[in-house]
Amino acid sequence: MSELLTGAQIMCRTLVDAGVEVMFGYPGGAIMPFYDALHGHAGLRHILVRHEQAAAHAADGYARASNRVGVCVATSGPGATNLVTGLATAHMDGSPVLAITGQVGRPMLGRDAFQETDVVGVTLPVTKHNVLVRDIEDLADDVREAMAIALEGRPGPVLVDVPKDVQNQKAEYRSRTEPLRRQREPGPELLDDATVREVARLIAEAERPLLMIGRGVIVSGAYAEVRELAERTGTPVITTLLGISGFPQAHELHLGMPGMHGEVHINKAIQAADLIVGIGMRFDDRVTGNTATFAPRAKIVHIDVNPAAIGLNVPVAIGIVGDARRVLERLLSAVTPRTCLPWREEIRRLRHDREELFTGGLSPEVILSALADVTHGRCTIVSDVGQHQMWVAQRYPFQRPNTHITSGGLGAMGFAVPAAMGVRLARPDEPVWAISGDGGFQMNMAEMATMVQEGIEVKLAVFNNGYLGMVRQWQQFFHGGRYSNTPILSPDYVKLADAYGIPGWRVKQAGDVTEALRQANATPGPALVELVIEQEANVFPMIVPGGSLSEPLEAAPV
Ligand SMILES: Cc1ncc(C[n+]2csc(CCOP(=O)(O)OP(=O)(O)O)c2C)c(N)n1
Repeated sequence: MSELLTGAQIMCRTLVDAGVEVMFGYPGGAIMPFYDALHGHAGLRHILVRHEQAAAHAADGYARASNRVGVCVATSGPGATNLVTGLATAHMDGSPVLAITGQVGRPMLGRDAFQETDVVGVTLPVTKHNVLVRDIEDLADDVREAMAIALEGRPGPVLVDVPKDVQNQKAEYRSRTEPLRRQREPGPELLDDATVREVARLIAEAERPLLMIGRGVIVSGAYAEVRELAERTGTPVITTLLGISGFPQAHELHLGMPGMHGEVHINKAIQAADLIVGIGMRFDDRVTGNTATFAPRAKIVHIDVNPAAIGLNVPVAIGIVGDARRVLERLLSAVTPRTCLPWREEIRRLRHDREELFTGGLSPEVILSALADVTHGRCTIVSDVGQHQMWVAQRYPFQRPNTHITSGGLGAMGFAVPAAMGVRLARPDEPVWAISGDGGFQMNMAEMATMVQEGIEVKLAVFNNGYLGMVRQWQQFFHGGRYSNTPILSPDYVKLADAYGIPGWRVKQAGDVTEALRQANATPGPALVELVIEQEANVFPMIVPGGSLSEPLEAAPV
């Protein structure tokens, strides 16, 4: 039976029917009918953020943690443009986010109306799909189609822009006859048997093979398959920044992160490898350094669901377009068991203990191992962007799938705090820690109010070094030590947290870290720990931007 609903009510019904339970947003003139329909809505929870950027990051965090569509909402003009960084972040990292934006009424379109922005135009390059709804008859299907596109193949953000008069107009609500997809489905399989056999042969014949996995492994849930492939063929596994937690850190075949801040033996292994099987990753420049010198001896097999990624950055011997899990299932049926012991031994010999460059005080190692102890590894870590992000990636012992979430491709400072709110709503039963620097934390720290108002239990760790640390490091190394606009003043974070009603701890000494983290972890509700670290600590090793993986810096250049 059909009934007459307003466009705003149709939007709510469509979202509920699609399995949406929570959304993040901020109201304004052009989206008011939708907010009116949300008022007292039993099935849809709306989280009022303090800035629309946070709504997009929170929806992204929710999407990454749940593999479902994360939803954010904003008004026209400034509300919608504030979403752009979050959409670009989700676009780069392949996260299924639906943005719903209000637009000026249809008669006002193109007339420089108050708060009119061509949002479809602005977001075109940072969304997988976007649409301006001009006809109420299309509204429900436009929302459904956008959500389906967000989830299919390589996931990504989509945007539906709804003029205010369409939200107010009445029309019949038609539910769909076929059930709506709520989770990602892998899509069609185009892999032929000859290619499967050829890849299996390359793996069998290689003397120095490596698996290099990215976020595609996490998105497709291919943990078991990657592990089986690695174990059956004795192949060591490298995890890119976004592939971290796609393979257990403590596994004997696990190597770690490659590239700009990868450990020396990992990059040396890449340079010595004769076969690299890249799975669900895109050979980003932070992974490859100078592509002309990257893995000079290796044949590259590249498996990715996104056809455009294959051969984009490095030449590949074999490219396979497909979902990581599906492709690996096929490959597993064809590979020959082997152990690769000489190669594993060779890599072991390349490993050397790096001299600790922290001269005193609190080191990231101490902090991150204390956090692992306190949480028993049972937490999700959402890191921001900068030195602390690299320390987390290098040192936190991630054991469980998809427990490391960060802005990899865009590297958007300010991501961690709001994204962690989204993660927590998707994972209400486990601790969620947002780890930020003092710069990135100050970008979205107003979200502490959101956490308190909405009862979202996020634990906040702020690495305070008094600098925009990663930029300062580059200034020290490559700009003659001129610290142009990188010293950054912080408020008293413990007092600030207190002002929001959040308990806070400040830690300056290694001996106090565990207790502060333990208390913050155990105290119900949001909590903050400020970690005062050495001001000019650097992230090592480092490949200079555009440099070769064969030439790591292990100390500051003089
Ligand atoms: C939105 C945004 N602006 C600027 C940058 C450039 N950037 C990358 S790292 C960094 C410094 C981060 O400083 P902080 O948050 O204190 O973390 P730290 O590096 O000290 O750990 C900056 C400015 C960025 N990545 N994102």
